[in-house]
Amino acid sequence: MTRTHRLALANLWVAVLAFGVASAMALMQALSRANLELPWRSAKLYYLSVTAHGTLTALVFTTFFIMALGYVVAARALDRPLAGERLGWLSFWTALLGTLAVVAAILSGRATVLYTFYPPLKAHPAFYIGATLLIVGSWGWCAVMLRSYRAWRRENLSAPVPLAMHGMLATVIIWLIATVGVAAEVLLLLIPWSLGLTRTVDPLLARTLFWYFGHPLVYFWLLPAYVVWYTVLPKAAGGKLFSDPLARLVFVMFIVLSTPVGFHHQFMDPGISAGWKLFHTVNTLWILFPSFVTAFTVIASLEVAGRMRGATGLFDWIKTLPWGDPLVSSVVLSMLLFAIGGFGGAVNASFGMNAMVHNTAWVQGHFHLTVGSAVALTFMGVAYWLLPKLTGRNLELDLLARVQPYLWFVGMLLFSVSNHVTGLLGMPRRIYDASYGGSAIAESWRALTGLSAVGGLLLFASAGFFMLVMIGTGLAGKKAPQAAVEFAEPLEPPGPRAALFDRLGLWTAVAVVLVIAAYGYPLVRLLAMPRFGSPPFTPF
Ligand code: HAS
Ligand code: CU
Repeated sequence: MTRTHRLALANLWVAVLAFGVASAMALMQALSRANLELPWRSAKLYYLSVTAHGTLTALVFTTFFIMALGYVVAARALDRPLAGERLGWLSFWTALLGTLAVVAAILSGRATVLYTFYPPLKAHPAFYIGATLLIVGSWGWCAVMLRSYRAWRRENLSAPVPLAMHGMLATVIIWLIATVGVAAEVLLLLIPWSLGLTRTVDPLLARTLFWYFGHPLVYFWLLPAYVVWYTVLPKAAGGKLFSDPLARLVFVMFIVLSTPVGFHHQFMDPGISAGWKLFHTVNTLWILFPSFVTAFTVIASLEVAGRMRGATGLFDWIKTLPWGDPLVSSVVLSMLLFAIGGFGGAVNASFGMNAMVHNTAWVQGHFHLTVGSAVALTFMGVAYWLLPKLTGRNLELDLLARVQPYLWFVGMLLFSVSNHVTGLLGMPRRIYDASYGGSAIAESWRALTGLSAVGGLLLFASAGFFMLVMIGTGLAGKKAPQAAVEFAEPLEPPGPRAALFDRLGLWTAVAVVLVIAAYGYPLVRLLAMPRFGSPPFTPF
């Protein structure tokens, strides 16, 4: 095992364990929503569990997984040792320490604030300080990624940066720009307030800083999945990448447009004028475009793979894909779910329709198809592919690994579609008791919440299969030589056009200008308004 492997593996295990704990919590929530009489069912436990589930999946599982994948991509695509491996370890321990503080605060009932930690809900300082350490750790990861790239660039003055690394660098840049917002929120507002140094907090300012971070956060999750769709999937499916420059264009568009869109989470917030909300909406509609391009390019690459496997008809290439390979099936099924989630995203982003779905169960339907499927299911597929390569052990229980993505797909369809519909019927998100004292409207949600609970059960079984395969492989997988990590070749080499898309410094500068244009004036206005802070609330 190389040193990079060990570092990646440490990050991967934290991600997998966080995912396992979070999935167990989710089962209780889905059943609770269906109003089943469970032992110990209470509002306090429900919100504690939702907080743990959201934080462990959205912030811990994703971040550690992305760090693991990033190290593998950097070492392999650049074909040189990481620059700053010690810093990588220091970052790992910092992020882990932060995670443990966050988890301790939540599980001891002192941080029931949900994963968005909106004030005036107040958590124990350990929650905010822990989250800060997690982010500081991720910044260390960013530094290792950038230093490795710079070292490679010095040795390769004119070659295009390998595509997988191009995508990971875009992820790093988006993350560095985004985390400025949450760092400001936590350091300037929430930590002093939770320590009792300030008496009140301004919820609108905090929400604005949070969503400055919260939207690009979703692309921090998504882009590593796109790296896999573009550079791993075509090869695993037996083909080639349809177009390299299109993939680079996509990553560059995400660098430029990920951040200046955050107000689409605040359409219903007062204190931000309609004109600025419109500006963020236009940017949001633009950022649908790189995902449409991705749909086109990745499906075209799958068609190339099918034809290289012998298909000749219009659609028979779909049949010839290796549907039994857990990486391929995870990714393709995650794409199918993402097509629905992306459609929902366009609905969310449209002001009038947002008024209809905001704060309803529709939203949790949306994000389980995006982060819970496009990202999480892709990452599970990646884990099946990566764990043997990192440990030098064959995948154990591979039948479970082959069934698991399909189970996730069916479970997620039941769960998410029913949540979209109950949302349209008016069911709020984040509620403990969906019966509303037996009111007629709440009665009309009943069959659908039951269906969503069945979906939840299938998802739980699927997550259980995943955990069994991971732990089984880690503990008992047979030692055997494993194929190296390899990336797909494009149909045509990148050529000189890549040079423009490789000018990441330039694109970062464009992104920063756009961020200042989108947030500068609204933030100045918010700070200048007479502000009435809120005292803290801790309902449980
Ligand atoms: Fe979102 C709320 C808008 C994408 C995550 N989003 C959320 C929340 C989360 C989240 C977690 O405008 C809840 C936050 C909270 O707790 O309050 N979202 C969008 C838009 C997009 C979008 C426009 N979201 C994501 C992604 C996420 C994510 C990605 C995580 C990874 N979202 C919103 C808005 C809200 C929101 C509002 C606020 C709602 C509210 O009121 O609170 C776009 O980026 C989506 C683009 C995607 C597509 C799909 C392309 C399809 C592809 C696959 C095709 C392949 C196929 C396979 C069909 C356009 C790439 C074929 C296979 C063969 C074999 C042939
Ligand atoms: Cu968003």
